[in-house]
Amino acid sequence: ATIDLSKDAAARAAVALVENGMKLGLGTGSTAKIFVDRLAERVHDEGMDLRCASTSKATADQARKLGLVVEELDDLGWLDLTIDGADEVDPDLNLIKGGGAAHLREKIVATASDRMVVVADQGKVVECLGKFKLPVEVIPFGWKSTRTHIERALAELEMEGRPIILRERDGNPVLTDESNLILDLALEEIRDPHGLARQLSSIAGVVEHGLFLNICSLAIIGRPDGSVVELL
Ligand code: DER
Repeated sequence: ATIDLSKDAAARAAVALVENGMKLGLGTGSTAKIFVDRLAERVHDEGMDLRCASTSKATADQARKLGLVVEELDDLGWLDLTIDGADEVDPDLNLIKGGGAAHLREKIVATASDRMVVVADQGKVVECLGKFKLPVEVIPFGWKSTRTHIERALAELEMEGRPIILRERDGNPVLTDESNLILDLALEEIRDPHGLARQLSSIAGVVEHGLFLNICSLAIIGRPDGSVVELL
């Protein structure tokens, strides 16, 4: 499909950013998966020496099966570069992430890196964040009261009444790698992402939200013809 051609173009361009000896953060999602596939090809072709930290169990499994060295983030310390996908990218390179329920570890790994680069297809580029539902990771204990606090926070930001949906799969709540729940906020437009991030982060049961602000320094946007556009 053309979208996979776009993701592959972005992934291959990101592989070119990786230098031998780097400590690398590996993202989660379908685009990050293609990146890990392409990275493993290069590592084997060139005999590169890389140490990787993963943003999810799924990516760790994929990378190890491909022969990449995956270690605990704490054993690697600070990383040189993290490559990850995004659900939305705005003109300031602010992101919505969490479509794959991995945004907590993704944000920890991304912010433990000197540089975070996004790989994405053109469909992820938006003028204003919010069309994609904003994922918020909450602990299961008292999650309904946490939801009430989120409703109140949205009302304060004049976004009252926007739907807050418990993410489920096959009728069961989706659990993150930390066995937490995901609430998806159907906000449509987020005019003040920094204000919303501050509000959400101040709520007791909220673990982390999917707004990545001032974290990404380059977005590689792939196109079906194999070319890329770099947003920075
Ligand atoms: O869940 C995530 O944060 C993923 O990186 C997501 O944002 C992008 O997933 P995709 O590459 O499958 O669209």
